[in-house]
Parts: sequence; structure tokens; C-alpha cells
Amino acid sequence: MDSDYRNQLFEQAKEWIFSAGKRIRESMQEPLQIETKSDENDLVTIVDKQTENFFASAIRSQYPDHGLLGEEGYGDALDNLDGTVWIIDPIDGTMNFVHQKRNFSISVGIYHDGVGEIGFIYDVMEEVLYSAKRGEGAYKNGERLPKLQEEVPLKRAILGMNHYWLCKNRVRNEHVMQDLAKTVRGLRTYGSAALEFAYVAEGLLDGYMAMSLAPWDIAAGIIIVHETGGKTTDINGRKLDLLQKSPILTCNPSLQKNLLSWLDKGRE
Ligand code: 2AM
Ligand code: CA
Repeated sequence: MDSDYRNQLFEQAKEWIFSAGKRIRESMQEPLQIETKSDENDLVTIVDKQTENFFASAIRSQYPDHGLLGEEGYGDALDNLDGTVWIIDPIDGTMNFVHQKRNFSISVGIYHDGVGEIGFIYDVMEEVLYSAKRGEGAYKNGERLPKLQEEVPLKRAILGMNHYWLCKNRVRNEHVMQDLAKTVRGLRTYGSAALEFAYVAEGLLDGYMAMSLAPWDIAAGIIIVHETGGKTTDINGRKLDLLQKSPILTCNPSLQKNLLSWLDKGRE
């Protein structure tokens, strides 16, 4: 992708994200209409839908040849990532949005022929914007994030994961995962995968693992983490397919081998 064009896309996407964030904050003055999707804990609100619709209309009018993958159904049914494709989660962390009114984000990844070019993760309530362009580093509110250069021993690592790993589950043996939890310094569960990726990029978390994430949960995060030197794969160490859900591990580069070997040990 031509660099002037990429810069123009970056500025345009940033403007839309700030505008969407402002609308979301304003909408929180009104009572929320909450619906459920795949199960009773899978929440969606009118605000998720309005926000995705806002992006979809803006992209279609400004960039009619671009594709869009989105969580709430305003996107295109794509079976490949040819051309320029926006991968958007209008609200990542909807449960936090509904219950806590904080700790949720807008996640926007822009890919060209399958390569991540631009990533944005916007913490809407804190008004913190994480951003990256491929090959140009990652930024937090315009300030460059340092590379993840320091080696982190597992026993000093803070790991993002949720309780499902520690209970009997279909992905990995819970006893092995409990041993991992006891080995690291601490665990955190924030409830917005995109923000958890941003925290890995920032070094607030040394790793984050999730059992099943959709393309829009991770598209921006992969790019931002990559730009600080972090590594993202599925939990078997394989490259991610951004057209389907995957179990993922994103982490400080010094921990990747070790965490993947724990995940390997945890195979039933
Ligand atoms: P969401 O809020 O956009 O639904 C919660 O731990 C994280 O997992 C959030 O990023 C949440 O995104 C995501 N998540 C929740 N349910 C999911 C599902 N059924 N498939 C994929 N990701 C999901
Ligand atoms: Ca969402």
C-alpha cells in the first residue's frame, strides 16, 4: 500500500474512531437496550449496532471499493482478504460496557491483501488511543511505545486469561493450566480482548491467551503487538486465519516458546 494513501486512511480512520467514541459516551446518558446473541451472556446493545453502522456507512461512501468485516452484521460476507479490508469491532467488551461502563474499546484493523497495515484500539472512556502502522511502530496517544526487549521470566510474568482455562474445558487440561497460573506472578482478566492485546503491546501484560476470538477481536491487536515486537499465533503456534475464530496467544517475544510449551503440555 502506498504510504501517502496509508497516511490518509490512518487519519480518516482516527477521525471516525474519535467521533464514534464521542457518540458512545453521549449515548451512555440514555437507558441501554440490551439483547442477547448466541447465549444469555453474549450481549449486544443498540449502541454496538449503531456504531458499526456508522463505520459501515462512512467506509462505503468514502471508500466504496473497500471490504468490511464487522461483528454486528453491517459488513460484507467475505471469503478472502483480497484488496483493502476493514475489520471492526464497534464495542469490544460489551459486557463491560453494559455492567461497568468502562473497560471497553473500539477495535479497527485495516488489512491490504491479508497484510495488517493499520491498527487502532480506542479505550473509549479513558480516551486512550493505541495505534500502529506496519513497520512504523506502535503509539499510545501519539507517544511511541517502547519495544518489548527485556526478557521476562515466567515467574515474573503477568498473564491475561479468564477462568474458563482453570475449570474443566474442551481446549486444554485445567490442571496444567492451574499449574501455569501458580507459576506466573499474577493473572488478570479485563474482558476486552482488544484492550488485552494493547496491554501486551504496552508491557502491562506479558501475555494474553483466549480460547475463541473472532477476527474483529484481534485484527487491530495483532498489528499493534507486532509493532512492539510481541508475537501472536494460535495456541498451537500457528499463524492465525483472520476469516475464522481461533484460540490465541499473544505475548512478549521472550515468553512465546515457554507459553506454547505449557499449552502443548495441556493438550488432552
Ligand atoms: P465482545 O465484547 O465484542 O463480544 C471477553 O473476554 C472478550 O471475548 C471480549 O473481547 C469479547 O468481545 C470476546 N467474546 C465474547 N464472546 C465471544 C464469542 N462468542 N466469540 C468470540 N469472542 C467473544
Ligand atoms: Ca463487540
